[in-house]
Amino acid sequence: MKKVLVTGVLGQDGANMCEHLLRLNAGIGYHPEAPEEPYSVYGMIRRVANPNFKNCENLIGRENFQLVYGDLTDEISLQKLVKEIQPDYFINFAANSFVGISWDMPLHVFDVNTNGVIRCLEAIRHFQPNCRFYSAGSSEEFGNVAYTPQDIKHPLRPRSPYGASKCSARHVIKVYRESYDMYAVHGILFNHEGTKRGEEFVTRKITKGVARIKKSLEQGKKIEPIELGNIYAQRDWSDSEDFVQGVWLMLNQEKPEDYVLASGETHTIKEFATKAFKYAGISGSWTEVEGEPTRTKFYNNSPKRENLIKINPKFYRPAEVDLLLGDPSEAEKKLGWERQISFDMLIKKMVEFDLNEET
Ligand code: NDP
Ligand code: GDR
Repeated sequence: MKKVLVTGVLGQDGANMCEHLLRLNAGIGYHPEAPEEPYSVYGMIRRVANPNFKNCENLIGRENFQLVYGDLTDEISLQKLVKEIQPDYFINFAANSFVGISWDMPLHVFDVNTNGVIRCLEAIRHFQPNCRFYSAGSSEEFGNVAYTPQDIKHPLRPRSPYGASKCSARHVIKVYRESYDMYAVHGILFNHEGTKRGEEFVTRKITKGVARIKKSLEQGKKIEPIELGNIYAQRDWSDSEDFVQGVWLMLNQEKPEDYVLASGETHTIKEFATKAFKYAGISGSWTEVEGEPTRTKFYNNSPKRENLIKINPKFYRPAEVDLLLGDPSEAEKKLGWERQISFDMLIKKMVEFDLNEET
Protein backbone atom coordinates (compact mmCIF):
# COMPACT_ATOMS: atom_id res chain seq x y z
CA MET A 1 0.00 0.00 0.00
CA LYS A 2 1.50 3.36 -1.06
CA LYS A 3 1.42 6.12 1.53
CA VAL A 4 0.98 9.80 0.65
CA LEU A 5 1.60 12.66 3.06
CA VAL A 6 -0.13 15.90 1.96
CA THR A 7 0.39 19.26 3.68
CA GLY A 8 -2.03 22.21 3.57
CA VAL A 9 -5.20 20.07 3.64
CA LEU A 10 -7.34 22.77 5.25
CA GLY A 11 -6.46 24.97 2.27
CA GLN A 12 -7.60 24.66 -1.32
CA ASP A 13 -5.08 22.41 -3.11
CA GLY A 14 -4.27 20.07 -0.22
CA ALA A 15 -7.96 19.22 0.17
CA ASN A 16 -8.43 18.77 -3.59
CA MET A 17 -5.34 16.55 -3.83
CA CYS A 18 -6.64 14.24 -1.07
CA GLU A 19 -10.04 14.09 -2.86
CA HIS A 20 -8.24 13.16 -6.09
CA LEU A 21 -6.28 10.33 -4.43
CA LEU A 22 -9.37 8.90 -2.72
CA ARG A 23 -11.20 9.10 -6.07
CA LEU A 24 -8.37 7.06 -7.64
CA ASN A 25 -8.81 4.53 -4.81
CA ALA A 26 -12.51 4.30 -5.65
CA GLY A 27 -11.60 3.28 -9.21
CA ILE A 28 -9.63 0.17 -8.14
CA GLY A 29 -10.51 -2.79 -10.33
CA TYR A 30 -11.89 -0.86 -13.27
CA HIS A 31 -10.24 2.54 -13.79
CA PRO A 32 -6.88 2.51 -15.68
CA GLU A 33 -5.36 5.25 -13.45
CA ALA A 34 -6.36 3.55 -10.17
CA PRO A 35 -3.61 2.00 -8.02
CA GLU A 36 -3.38 -1.77 -7.46
CA GLU A 37 -3.82 -1.22 -3.75
CA PRO A 38 -5.49 1.86 -2.25
CA TYR A 39 -3.38 4.89 -1.38
CA SER A 40 -3.22 5.59 2.31
CA VAL A 41 -3.55 9.38 2.57
CA TYR A 42 -2.27 11.44 5.53
CA GLY A 43 -3.45 15.06 5.59
CA MET A 44 -1.19 17.32 7.65
CA ILE A 45 -2.68 20.23 9.58
CA ARG A 46 -1.00 22.66 11.94
CA ARG A 47 -2.23 23.53 15.39
CA VAL A 48 -4.36 26.70 15.43
CA ALA A 49 -6.88 27.84 18.05
CA ASN A 50 -9.92 27.54 15.79
CA PRO A 51 -9.23 25.36 12.76
CA ASN A 52 -11.64 25.64 9.83
CA PHE A 53 -12.36 22.12 8.54
CA LYS A 54 -14.78 23.26 5.80
CA ASN A 55 -12.51 22.25 2.87
CA CYS A 56 -11.93 18.89 4.53
CA GLU A 57 -15.40 17.97 5.68
CA ASN A 58 -15.88 15.41 2.89
CA LEU A 59 -12.56 13.75 3.72
CA ILE A 60 -12.83 13.27 7.47
CA GLY A 61 -13.97 9.77 8.40
CA ARG A 62 -13.31 8.33 4.91
CA GLU A 63 -11.46 5.04 4.57
CA ASN A 64 -7.68 5.45 3.95
CA PHE A 65 -7.65 9.08 5.10
CA GLN A 66 -6.40 10.48 8.36
CA LEU A 67 -5.40 13.87 9.73
CA VAL A 68 -1.99 14.28 11.37
CA TYR A 69 -0.40 17.26 13.09
CA GLY A 70 2.74 18.99 11.81
CA ASP A 71 4.08 22.44 11.07
CA LEU A 72 6.47 23.63 8.37
CA THR A 73 8.16 25.87 10.92
CA ASP A 74 8.93 22.90 13.20
CA GLU A 75 11.42 20.36 11.86
CA ILE A 76 10.80 17.98 14.78
CA SER A 77 7.18 17.51 13.74
CA LEU A 78 8.14 16.90 10.09
CA GLN A 79 10.86 14.42 10.98
CA LYS A 80 8.54 12.55 13.31
CA LEU A 81 5.88 12.27 10.59
CA VAL A 82 8.30 11.05 7.91
CA LYS A 83 9.92 8.58 10.33
CA GLU A 84 6.61 7.15 11.49
CA ILE A 85 4.58 7.16 8.27
CA GLN A 86 7.44 6.31 5.85
CA PRO A 87 5.58 8.01 2.99
CA ASP A 88 6.14 7.08 -0.65
CA TYR A 89 5.04 10.58 -1.68
CA PHE A 90 5.26 13.88 0.19
CA ILE A 91 3.14 16.63 -1.41
CA ASN A 92 3.74 20.09 0.05
CA PHE A 93 0.86 22.50 -0.54
CA ALA A 94 1.31 24.31 2.77
CA ALA A 95 2.48 27.91 2.51
CA ASN A 96 1.96 31.46 3.63
CA SER A 97 0.23 31.88 0.26
CA PHE A 98 -1.26 35.39 0.20
CA VAL A 99 0.97 37.68 -1.86
CA GLY A 100 -0.66 40.87 -0.52
CA ILE A 101 0.38 40.27 3.10
CA SER A 102 3.91 39.12 2.29
CA TRP A 103 5.34 42.67 2.53
CA ASP A 104 4.03 42.86 6.11
CA MET A 105 5.63 39.61 7.34
CA PRO A 106 8.51 38.77 4.98
CA LEU A 107 10.48 36.75 7.52
CA HIS A 108 7.53 34.53 8.35
CA VAL A 109 6.82 34.07 4.64
CA PHE A 110 10.42 32.92 4.08
CA ASP A 111 10.38 30.71 7.17
CA VAL A 112 7.31 28.81 5.96
CA ASN A 113 7.79 28.90 2.18
CA THR A 114 11.56 28.46 1.92
CA ASN A 115 12.93 27.13 5.22
CA GLY A 116 9.82 24.96 5.49
CA VAL A 117 10.75 23.29 2.20
CA ILE A 118 14.31 22.68 3.47
CA ARG A 119 12.84 21.10 6.60
CA CYS A 120 10.71 18.75 4.44
CA LEU A 121 13.69 17.82 2.26
CA GLU A 122 15.89 17.14 5.29
CA ALA A 123 13.23 14.94 6.89
CA ILE A 124 12.96 12.94 3.66
CA ARG A 125 16.73 12.76 3.15
CA HIS A 126 17.33 11.36 6.63
CA PHE A 127 14.32 9.13 7.19
CA GLN A 128 12.84 8.06 3.82
CA PRO A 129 15.22 9.01 0.97
CA ASN A 130 13.22 7.25 -1.75
CA CYS A 131 10.10 9.29 -1.02
CA ARG A 132 9.00 11.44 -3.99
CA PHE A 133 8.57 15.14 -3.11
CA TYR A 134 6.52 17.88 -4.77
CA SER A 135 6.42 21.45 -3.48
CA ALA A 136 4.24 24.10 -5.12
CA GLY A 137 6.03 26.63 -7.30
CA SER A 138 4.30 29.80 -8.45
CA SER A 139 3.96 32.04 -11.49
CA GLU A 140 4.77 34.84 -9.00
CA GLU A 141 8.39 33.70 -9.46
CA PHE A 142 8.24 35.12 -13.01
CA GLY A 143 6.87 38.43 -11.68
CA ASN A 144 7.83 41.29 -13.94
CA VAL A 145 7.72 39.07 -17.00
CA ALA A 146 10.35 39.18 -19.74
CA TYR A 147 8.29 37.43 -22.41
CA THR A 148 4.85 35.95 -23.05
CA PRO A 149 3.70 33.22 -22.72
CA GLN A 150 5.89 32.17 -19.80
CA ASP A 151 7.38 28.67 -19.90
CA ILE A 152 9.55 26.76 -17.44
CA LYS A 153 12.71 28.46 -18.75
CA HIS A 154 11.40 31.97 -18.00
CA PRO A 155 13.82 33.94 -15.77
CA LEU A 156 12.95 34.47 -12.11
CA ARG A 157 11.94 38.14 -11.59
CA PRO A 158 9.77 38.18 -8.44
CA ARG A 159 7.92 41.33 -7.33
CA SER A 160 7.00 40.38 -3.75
CA PRO A 161 8.55 38.70 -0.72
CA TYR A 162 6.18 35.81 -1.47
CA GLY A 163 7.50 35.50 -5.04
CA ALA A 164 11.09 35.69 -3.79
CA SER A 165 10.44 32.98 -1.18
CA LYS A 166 9.13 30.63 -3.89
CA CYS A 167 12.18 31.38 -6.10
CA SER A 168 14.46 30.43 -3.19
CA ALA A 169 12.50 27.23 -2.60
CA ARG A 170 12.89 26.41 -6.28
CA HIS A 171 16.68 26.75 -6.08
CA VAL A 172 16.84 24.69 -2.90
CA ILE A 173 14.82 21.86 -4.43
CA LYS A 174 17.08 21.78 -7.49
CA VAL A 175 20.16 21.69 -5.24
CA TYR A 176 18.79 18.75 -3.21
CA ARG A 177 17.76 16.92 -6.37
CA GLU A 178 21.25 17.25 -7.85
CA SER A 179 23.21 16.76 -4.61
CA TYR A 180 21.37 13.78 -3.17
CA ASP A 181 19.72 12.24 -6.24
CA MET A 182 16.29 12.84 -4.72
CA TYR A 183 13.00 12.77 -6.64
CA ALA A 184 12.06 16.36 -5.82
CA VAL A 185 10.02 18.65 -8.10
CA HIS A 186 8.77 22.23 -7.94
CA GLY A 187 6.39 22.53 -10.90
CA ILE A 188 5.11 26.06 -11.54
CA LEU A 189 1.43 26.66 -10.92
CA PHE A 190 -0.30 29.68 -12.42
CA ASN A 191 -3.39 31.01 -10.58
CA HIS A 192 -6.01 28.38 -9.83
CA GLU A 193 -9.26 28.79 -8.03
CA GLY A 194 -12.49 26.99 -7.14
CA THR A 195 -15.11 26.61 -4.46
CA LYS A 196 -12.45 25.91 -1.79
CA ARG A 197 -10.52 29.12 -2.58
CA GLY A 198 -9.68 31.37 0.39
CA GLU A 199 -11.92 34.43 0.66
CA GLU A 200 -9.14 37.02 0.60
CA PHE A 201 -8.04 36.05 -2.95
CA VAL A 202 -9.62 38.25 -5.60
CA THR A 203 -11.74 35.66 -7.45
CA ARG A 204 -13.43 34.34 -4.32
CA LYS A 205 -13.76 37.86 -2.88
CA ILE A 206 -15.66 38.75 -6.05
CA THR A 207 -17.91 35.67 -6.21
CA LYS A 208 -18.77 35.92 -2.49
CA GLY A 209 -19.45 39.65 -2.97
CA VAL A 210 -21.67 38.98 -5.99
CA ALA A 211 -23.72 36.45 -3.97
CA ARG A 212 -24.08 38.92 -1.08
CA ILE A 213 -25.20 41.70 -3.45
CA LYS A 214 -27.66 39.42 -5.26
CA LYS A 215 -29.29 38.63 -1.92
CA SER A 216 -29.49 42.32 -0.97
CA LEU A 217 -31.09 43.15 -4.34
CA GLU A 218 -33.66 40.39 -3.88
CA GLN A 219 -34.49 41.64 -0.41
CA GLY A 220 -34.58 45.30 -1.49
CA LYS A 221 -31.77 46.14 0.95
CA LYS A 222 -29.02 48.75 0.56
CA ILE A 223 -26.07 47.54 -1.55
CA GLU A 224 -22.57 47.47 -0.06
CA PRO A 225 -20.26 47.50 -3.11
CA ILE A 226 -17.33 45.12 -3.50
CA GLU A 227 -14.12 47.08 -2.92
CA LEU A 228 -11.19 46.12 -5.15
CA GLY A 229 -7.64 47.32 -5.86
CA ASN A 230 -5.96 47.03 -9.26
CA ILE A 231 -8.63 45.67 -11.62
CA TYR A 232 -6.35 45.93 -14.69
CA ALA A 233 -3.89 43.21 -13.57
CA GLN A 234 -4.07 40.18 -15.86
CA ARG A 235 -3.99 36.63 -14.61
CA ASP A 236 -3.98 33.14 -16.11
CA TRP A 237 -6.73 31.37 -14.13
CA SER A 238 -7.60 27.66 -14.00
CA ASP A 239 -9.42 25.29 -11.66
CA SER A 240 -7.56 23.72 -8.73
CA GLU A 241 -9.21 20.34 -9.43
CA ASP A 242 -7.47 20.23 -12.82
CA PHE A 243 -4.15 21.25 -11.26
CA VAL A 244 -3.93 18.55 -8.58
CA GLN A 245 -4.16 15.98 -11.39
CA GLY A 246 -1.20 17.68 -13.13
CA VAL A 247 0.79 17.66 -9.89
CA TRP A 248 0.13 13.93 -9.45
CA LEU A 249 1.39 13.33 -13.02
CA MET A 250 4.56 15.34 -12.18
CA LEU A 251 5.15 13.03 -9.22
CA ASN A 252 4.85 9.92 -11.34
CA GLN A 253 7.30 10.56 -14.17
CA GLU A 254 10.31 8.37 -14.83
CA LYS A 255 12.65 11.24 -13.99
CA PRO A 256 11.89 14.29 -11.82
CA GLU A 257 11.22 17.30 -14.07
CA ASP A 258 9.42 20.58 -13.44
CA TYR A 259 6.52 21.72 -15.65
CA VAL A 260 4.26 24.75 -15.96
CA LEU A 261 0.54 24.23 -15.30
CA ALA A 262 -1.56 27.05 -16.76
CA SER A 263 -4.56 27.71 -18.99
CA GLY A 264 -2.75 29.57 -21.76
CA GLU A 265 -5.26 32.46 -21.49
CA THR A 266 -5.07 35.74 -19.64
CA HIS A 267 -7.90 37.92 -18.33
CA THR A 268 -8.18 41.08 -16.23
CA ILE A 269 -9.76 41.21 -12.78
CA LYS A 270 -12.31 43.56 -14.36
CA GLU A 271 -13.29 40.89 -16.88
CA PHE A 272 -13.64 38.24 -14.13
CA ALA A 273 -15.86 40.57 -12.09
CA THR A 274 -18.07 41.57 -15.04
CA LYS A 275 -18.67 37.91 -15.90
CA ALA A 276 -19.31 36.95 -12.28
CA PHE A 277 -22.15 39.50 -12.09
CA LYS A 278 -23.46 38.31 -15.46
CA TYR A 279 -23.62 34.68 -14.25
CA ALA A 280 -25.60 35.86 -11.21
CA GLY A 281 -28.12 37.48 -13.57
CA ILE A 282 -27.04 41.06 -12.77
CA SER A 283 -26.12 43.28 -15.69
CA GLY A 284 -23.97 46.33 -15.07
CA SER A 285 -21.79 48.98 -16.74
CA TRP A 286 -18.40 50.46 -15.91
CA THR A 287 -17.63 54.16 -15.65
CA GLU A 288 -13.92 54.88 -15.77
CA VAL A 289 -12.15 58.18 -15.29
CA GLU A 290 -8.67 58.29 -16.84
CA GLY A 291 -6.02 59.01 -14.17
CA GLU A 292 -8.55 58.89 -11.32
CA PRO A 293 -8.93 55.21 -10.51
CA THR A 294 -10.97 55.82 -7.36
CA ARG A 295 -13.74 57.25 -9.55
CA THR A 296 -13.97 53.94 -11.44
CA LYS A 297 -17.26 52.24 -10.63
CA PHE A 298 -19.45 49.37 -11.80
CA TYR A 299 -23.16 50.23 -11.73
CA ASN A 300 -26.26 48.07 -11.87
CA ASN A 301 -28.12 48.64 -15.19
CA SER A 302 -31.40 49.19 -13.33
CA PRO A 303 -33.18 52.55 -12.97
CA LYS A 304 -31.68 52.84 -9.45
CA ARG A 305 -28.10 52.45 -10.81
CA GLU A 306 -26.70 51.02 -7.60
CA ASN A 307 -22.90 50.94 -7.20
CA LEU A 308 -21.74 47.31 -7.25
CA ILE A 309 -17.93 47.70 -7.38
CA LYS A 310 -15.71 50.55 -6.30
CA ILE A 311 -11.93 50.97 -6.19
CA ASN A 312 -10.20 51.26 -2.84
CA PRO A 313 -6.44 52.04 -3.02
CA LYS A 314 -6.06 50.15 0.28
CA PHE A 315 -5.94 47.00 -1.89
CA TYR A 316 -3.09 48.22 -4.12
CA ARG A 317 0.24 46.43 -3.59
CA PRO A 318 3.66 48.06 -3.14
CA ALA A 319 4.69 46.34 -6.41
CA GLU A 320 2.34 44.63 -8.84
CA VAL A 321 2.65 41.71 -11.24
CA ASP A 322 0.82 43.22 -14.22
CA LEU A 323 0.56 40.28 -16.58
CA LEU A 324 0.74 36.51 -16.27
CA LEU A 325 0.12 34.11 -19.13
CA GLY A 326 1.49 30.59 -18.91
CA ASP A 327 2.48 28.07 -21.55
CA PRO A 328 1.19 24.63 -20.52
CA SER A 329 2.17 22.90 -23.80
CA GLU A 330 5.09 20.88 -22.34
CA ALA A 331 2.89 19.49 -19.54
CA GLU A 332 0.23 18.60 -22.09
CA LYS A 333 2.69 16.94 -24.47
CA LYS A 334 4.99 15.15 -22.03
CA LEU A 335 2.73 14.44 -19.03
CA GLY A 336 -0.50 14.02 -21.03
CA TRP A 337 -2.12 16.60 -18.74
CA GLU A 338 -5.54 17.93 -19.89
CA ARG A 339 -7.50 20.82 -18.48
CA GLN A 340 -11.25 20.20 -18.21
CA ILE A 341 -12.54 23.49 -16.80
CA SER A 342 -12.51 26.71 -18.85
CA PHE A 343 -12.38 30.29 -17.54
CA ASP A 344 -16.14 30.72 -18.01
CA MET A 345 -16.97 27.36 -16.44
CA LEU A 346 -14.81 28.27 -13.44
CA ILE A 347 -16.55 31.61 -12.84
CA LYS A 348 -20.00 30.07 -13.28
CA LYS A 349 -19.19 27.24 -10.86
CA MET A 350 -17.85 29.61 -8.18
CA VAL A 351 -20.79 32.03 -8.54
CA GLU A 352 -23.39 29.25 -8.38
CA PHE A 353 -21.70 27.74 -5.32
CA ASP A 354 -21.60 31.08 -3.49
CA LEU A 355 -25.20 31.94 -4.45
CA ASN A 356 -26.23 28.62 -2.93
CA GLU A 357 -24.21 29.24 0.23
CA GLU A 358 -25.74 32.71 0.64
CA THR A 359 -29.35 31.46 0.61
P1 NDP B 1 -4.09 27.97 0.78
O1 NDP B 1 -3.69 29.27 1.36
O2 NDP B 1 -5.52 27.70 0.47
O3 NDP B 1 -3.58 26.79 1.73
C1 NDP B 1 -2.34 26.83 2.36
C2 NDP B 1 -2.36 25.91 3.56
O4 NDP B 1 -1.07 25.94 4.17
C3 NDP B 1 -3.37 26.26 4.64
O5 NDP B 1 -4.18 25.15 4.91
C4 NDP B 1 -2.50 26.62 5.83
O6 NDP B 1 -3.01 26.19 7.07
C5 NDP B 1 -1.25 25.83 5.55
N1 NDP B 1 -0.10 26.37 6.29
C6 NDP B 1 0.28 27.67 6.37
N2 NDP B 1 1.37 27.76 7.16
C7 NDP B 1 1.66 26.51 7.61
C8 NDP B 1 2.66 25.98 8.45
N3 NDP B 1 3.58 26.74 9.04
N4 NDP B 1 2.67 24.64 8.67
C9 NDP B 1 1.73 23.86 8.10
N5 NDP B 1 0.74 24.30 7.31
C10 NDP B 1 0.72 25.62 7.05
O7 NDP B 1 -3.20 27.77 -0.56
P2 NDP B 1 -3.56 27.01 -1.92
O8 NDP B 1 -4.17 25.72 -1.61
O9 NDP B 1 -4.24 27.97 -2.82
O10 NDP B 1 -2.10 26.82 -2.53
C11 NDP B 1 -1.37 25.63 -2.29
C12 NDP B 1 0.10 25.86 -2.60
O11 NDP B 1 0.24 26.26 -3.97
C13 NDP B 1 0.75 26.98 -1.79
O12 NDP B 1 2.12 26.63 -1.63
C14 NDP B 1 0.68 28.20 -2.71
O13 NDP B 1 1.71 29.10 -2.38
C15 NDP B 1 0.91 27.53 -4.05
N6 NDP B 1 0.33 28.21 -5.19
C16 NDP B 1 -1.02 28.45 -5.24
C17 NDP B 1 -1.59 29.01 -6.36
C18 NDP B 1 -3.06 29.31 -6.44
O14 NDP B 1 -3.44 30.04 -7.38
N7 NDP B 1 -3.89 28.77 -5.57
C19 NDP B 1 -0.76 29.31 -7.56
C20 NDP B 1 0.64 29.02 -7.37
C21 NDP B 1 1.15 28.45 -6.25
P3 NDP B 1 -4.23 26.93 7.84
O15 NDP B 1 -5.46 26.45 7.12
O16 NDP B 1 -4.07 26.43 9.21
O17 NDP B 1 -3.99 28.40 7.66
P1 GDR C 1 -2.23 36.51 -6.64
O1 GDR C 1 -3.77 36.35 -6.28
O2 GDR C 1 -1.60 37.67 -6.00
O3 GDR C 1 -2.15 36.41 -8.14
O4 GDR C 1 -1.63 35.21 -5.96
P2 GDR C 1 -4.85 37.40 -5.74
O5 GDR C 1 -6.16 36.80 -6.05
O6 GDR C 1 -4.58 37.79 -4.33
O7 GDR C 1 -4.59 38.71 -6.65
C1 GDR C 1 -4.73 38.65 -8.06
C2 GDR C 1 -4.67 40.05 -8.62
O8 GDR C 1 -5.85 40.76 -8.24
C3 GDR C 1 -5.50 42.08 -7.84
N1 GDR C 1 -6.52 42.60 -6.94
C4 GDR C 1 -6.85 42.12 -5.74
N2 GDR C 1 -6.37 41.05 -5.06
C5 GDR C 1 -6.93 40.78 -3.86
N3 GDR C 1 -6.51 39.69 -3.19
N4 GDR C 1 -7.91 41.55 -3.32
C6 GDR C 1 -8.42 42.65 -3.99
O9 GDR C 1 -9.30 43.34 -3.49
C7 GDR C 1 -7.86 42.94 -5.26
N5 GDR C 1 -8.11 43.89 -6.18
C8 GDR C 1 -7.30 43.68 -7.20
C9 GDR C 1 -4.13 41.89 -7.18
O10 GDR C 1 -3.47 43.14 -7.07
C10 GDR C 1 -3.50 40.91 -8.15
O11 GDR C 1 -2.97 41.59 -9.25
C11 GDR C 1 -2.24 33.94 -6.08
C12 GDR C 1 -1.94 33.14 -4.80
O12 GDR C 1 -2.71 31.96 -4.82
C13 GDR C 1 -0.48 32.78 -4.71
O13 GDR C 1 -0.28 31.88 -3.62
C14 GDR C 1 -0.03 32.13 -6.02
O14 GDR C 1 1.33 31.78 -5.97
C15 GDR C 1 -0.34 33.03 -7.19
O15 GDR C 1 -1.74 33.28 -7.22
C16 GDR C 1 0.05 32.40 -8.53
